[in-house]
Formats: sequence, structure tokens, C-alpha cells
Amino acid sequence: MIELIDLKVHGDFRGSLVSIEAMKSVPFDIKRVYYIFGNTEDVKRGCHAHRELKQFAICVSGSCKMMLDNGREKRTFELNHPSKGLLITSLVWREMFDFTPDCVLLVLANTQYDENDYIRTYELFLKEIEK
Ligand code: T46
Repeated sequence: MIELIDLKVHGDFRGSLVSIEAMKSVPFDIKRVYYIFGNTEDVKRGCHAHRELKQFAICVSGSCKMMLDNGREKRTFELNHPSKGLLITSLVWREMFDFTPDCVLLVLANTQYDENDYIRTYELFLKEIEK
């Protein structure tokens, strides 16, 4: 499942606040949070899929693009506002690129880090989605 979700912004004269709650704003329990920043110009990240992992990605500063491929269809999303989150469930190939220098990509995940959950080649990804 891939879904771009608009998060509620609590704004007033002081500024804005976005809250993300497990099992409410995102349909999973949050076990891990990581963020990506300071990317080299023209770099591509990701280039893998996950067997089980569910994630929710938000660009809390700057912007980047994320190409998502479920083996049948490829879609590219631009994450360019802290109120937009991209829900990505298992077996989706992802590539991130066009990071602005100020980009901070925050990712919430439903499991702890597990290298065995990664599918690192596109050929293996296509085999696993056919199972
Ligand atoms: C994903 C995209 C959106 C850890 O030690 N713990 C962690 O929780 C993570 C995510 C990474 N690492 C280590 C593993 C590597 O030595 O950090 C290093 C860089 O990770 P990676 O090359 O996997 O980073 P990206 O940007 O290609 O991919 C990351 C996530 O790994 C991945 O789950 O979907 O962001």
C-alpha cells in the first residue's frame, strides 16, 4: 500500500505543530525513528525494498522525491512539506533523489532495524513479489 497522507497542522500566530500518533495518524505501532539529512548533491538513496517493514516518511525540512514501484506501477512523489506523509508498506521498491541541501527526511517504522528484511536487488524484488 502506498498513500500520501495530509497531516493536520495545528497553527496559530506562534507557528505550526504536527502530531503523529501510532495507530491513528499511521496504521502501525512505531518502533523506530530515523532521519536522513546532509545528502550529497545528485545522490540517489534507497534502491531496495522491504519484506515486512511499514514506514511513514515526512520531509520535515526542504524536499526530496521518492519513486515507488510495486512491480506493476511506478509512481514518483515529491515530499516538500512537513504536513505531507507518505505511507509505504511492504514489498515496494523505493528510490529517493533530488534532495535539497536543507532536506531532512524523517521516517517512522514499525520494526527495529533488521538487515534481513532488505531486498537489495531489483531482480530478487521481482521474484519475491511473484511468490
Ligand atoms: C528505507 C529508506 C527510506 C542503521 O544502522 N539503522 C537504521 O535504522 C537504518 C535505517 C540504517 N542503518 C544503517 C545501515 C547503513 O549502514 O545506516 C546506514 C545507511 O542506511 P541505508 O543505506 O539503508 O540508507 P537509505 O537511505 O538507502 O535507506 C533508508 C532505510 O535504510 C530504508 O529502510 O526504506 O531509507
